[in-house]
Amino acid sequence: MLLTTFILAAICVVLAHGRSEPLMIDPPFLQPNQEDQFKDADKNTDGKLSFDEYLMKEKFWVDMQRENFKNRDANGDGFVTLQEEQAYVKKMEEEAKKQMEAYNQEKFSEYDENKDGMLSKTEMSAYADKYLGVLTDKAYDDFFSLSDINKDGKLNYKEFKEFDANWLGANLTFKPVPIRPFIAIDPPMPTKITTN
Ligand SMILES: [Ca+2]
Ligand SMILES: [Ca+2]
Ligand SMILES: [Ca+2]
Repeated sequence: MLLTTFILAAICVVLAHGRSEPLMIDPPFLQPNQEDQFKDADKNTDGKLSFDEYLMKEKFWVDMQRENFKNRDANGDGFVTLQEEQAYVKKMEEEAKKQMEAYNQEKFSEYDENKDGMLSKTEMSAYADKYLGVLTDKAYDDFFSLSDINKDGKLNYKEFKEFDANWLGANLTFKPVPIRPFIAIDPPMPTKITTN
């Protein structure tokens, strides 16, 4: 059902943005065959669904939750204790922090053009322009100065991280959002879609 919703939403976006005439799409594409779905879920084939069987209609979601459960059940005994849950959440938070740190380091060295271990205002402008979508105007200059804690006119890695963590709350001027051009689907979407 989630996949169906996604496909439906994608089609609605195409309809809303790209076409003025409605597309003719066979209902089977939008809705899975209810009878097949029902039969697949009816594991004991008694012609009716228990609640557990009913959940199987949302197989994609159930599989996802099963995977989530498996990841949390560290000792594999088929139960998730509070300790396992807490340990899992902690692990995920640490993983996210590690990824963020790696991302920051990558961006810092990418924009440190002269490789002096610092970001000058010009080097940082390129980052702000490309990644943050802010105008490098007076507001940017002020925020740069504010982030330059040791006032040496450049951002070291720690100062850069502070800049990056706080730019959204700063009073910066954003670049105007460009109007997205319509992207034509090539080849054109068929007016009638059939599924096997
Ligand atoms: Ca367990
Ligand atoms: Ca530099
Ligand atoms: Ca500095």
